[in-house]
This record gives sequence, structure tokens and C-alpha cells, in this order.
Amino acid sequence: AVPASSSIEATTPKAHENTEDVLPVSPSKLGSVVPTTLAFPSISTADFQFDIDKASDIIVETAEEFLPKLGSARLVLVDLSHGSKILSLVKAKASLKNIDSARFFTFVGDITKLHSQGGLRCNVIANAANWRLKPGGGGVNASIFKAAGPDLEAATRARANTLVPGKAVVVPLPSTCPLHNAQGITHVIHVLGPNMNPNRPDCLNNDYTKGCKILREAYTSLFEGFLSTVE
Ligand code: AR6
Repeated sequence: AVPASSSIEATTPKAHENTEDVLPVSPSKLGSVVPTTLAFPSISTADFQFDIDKASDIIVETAEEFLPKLGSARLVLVDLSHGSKILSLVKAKASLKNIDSARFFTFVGDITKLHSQGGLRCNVIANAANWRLKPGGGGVNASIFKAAGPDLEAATRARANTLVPGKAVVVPLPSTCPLHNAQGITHVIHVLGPNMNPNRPDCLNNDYTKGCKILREAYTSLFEGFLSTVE
């Protein structure tokens, strides 16, 4: 089962103590020993209105496929609230498949404050981006660009101007970036998922044959991108 301490209140000091149980060693004493970790939001399931049950299957299956390639690195699905349906579904399905809960788990917190507020060390975070790779638009994209400041926009532009659905782009963060120096995040990986929202570009009109294929490609690109930062 996923350790209880992997899903905590991000803001309480007590929760910070609990988090240390998840890690093999205390990060405050031996920071460098904490395994390389990717924290990622559930791509496409909020603003892009993708079905969460289908998304949870894809997250668990692609994570299971990638874990053996990732050495001791960890994958952590993050969402803002304890009521998150996607976190509950993923946690339950990962547990049924007996996936190692020290290497793949869920975590409640703001992805831009995982270290400072949640006590979770992550080197890399994923962003549920828009095709223009622009700040704003709400959701996790707005939060990540806001927390990173102008450095992220400049570093993103140096790599790509646009993204097609199913693809990811790895962006290294300069050490001046607040996400880097305050949260320990060295890379942001922008991912564009499939869109089922008629008010957003490239709406798939409930075509889940295409949608599931694209979401699977999106997680595969994300995990491959993460792997490239680990190697
Ligand atoms: N920390 C952790 N998780 C979060 C945070 C946060 N700060 N904020 C949101 N989530 P969404 P999408 C969770 O809508 O569906 C934007 O406008 C949220 O609860 O951000 O892929 C972009 O510009 C949900 O589980 O992404 C795109 O146009 C997950 O992050 C569009 O939304 C993804 O929700 C992308 O839509």
C-alpha cells in the first residue's frame, strides 16, 4: 500500500515531520542521498476535461512501465487537495498492481512549494502546459510560471516556441530562478495533453480513442524527458 505519509497536509508543521518517514534518509541530514524525483500533475484532467478514470489507468500503466528504467528515481503524482479524485484512483490502482510505493506515490500539495511547504524534495517538476508554452491560462501552468518568474519563460523560449499534443519539452532552470534556489527544482518539463474542452484549441470532441493514445504519448514523453535528466 502507499504509505499514509505520502499524502499529507502541505501546510502543517506536523506533516513536515511525517514526510521524512517516506524518504530513505532524512533530507535535512543527508540531502544528496534523497533519490532523484519527478513530481507531476495529472495532465489534461482539469481544464482540458479528460475523463479521470481513463487518465488514472494511463498514469499507472506508464509509471509501471518506466519504473524499471529509472534506477532508484521516484515518480510522484501531485494534486492540490485531499479530495482529489485522480489521486485516489491512481493510489488504489497502483496498490492493486503492487507497484513499489516508495518509488511511485501520490502527494497532496502545491507543486511549486513541495519542498518549502510539503517537505518533499523533487528535482524535476512537470507542467500541464498550453500549446504556446505561455504563462497564465489558470491551473498548474499559471502557478508554475508565476513561481518561476521570467527565467522560466526565457529558458522555455530557448528550447521551443510551441508544443503539439502528446509531446514534452525539458527546460533546465538557471540557478537564479526561485523554483531552483528555493525549492531545489533543476528542470521543468512542459507537457501538452489531449484536450476535451470545446473552449480550448484542438478539442477532440470526446474521441477517447485518439485522446487515450495522445495521453499515453504525453506521459511517455514526460517520463523519457525525466529519464534524460537522470542519465
Ligand atoms: N499544484 C499541484 N497541482 C495543481 C496545481 C498546483 N499548483 N494547480 C492545479 N493542479 P490543469 P490541464 C492540478 O487544469 O487539464 C491551463 O490553462 C489540477 O487539480 O492545470 O492539462 C493551461 O494553460 C489537476 O489535477 O491542466 C492549458 O491551457 C492538474 O493539476 C490547460 O490549463 C492539471 O490541471 C491545461 O489543462
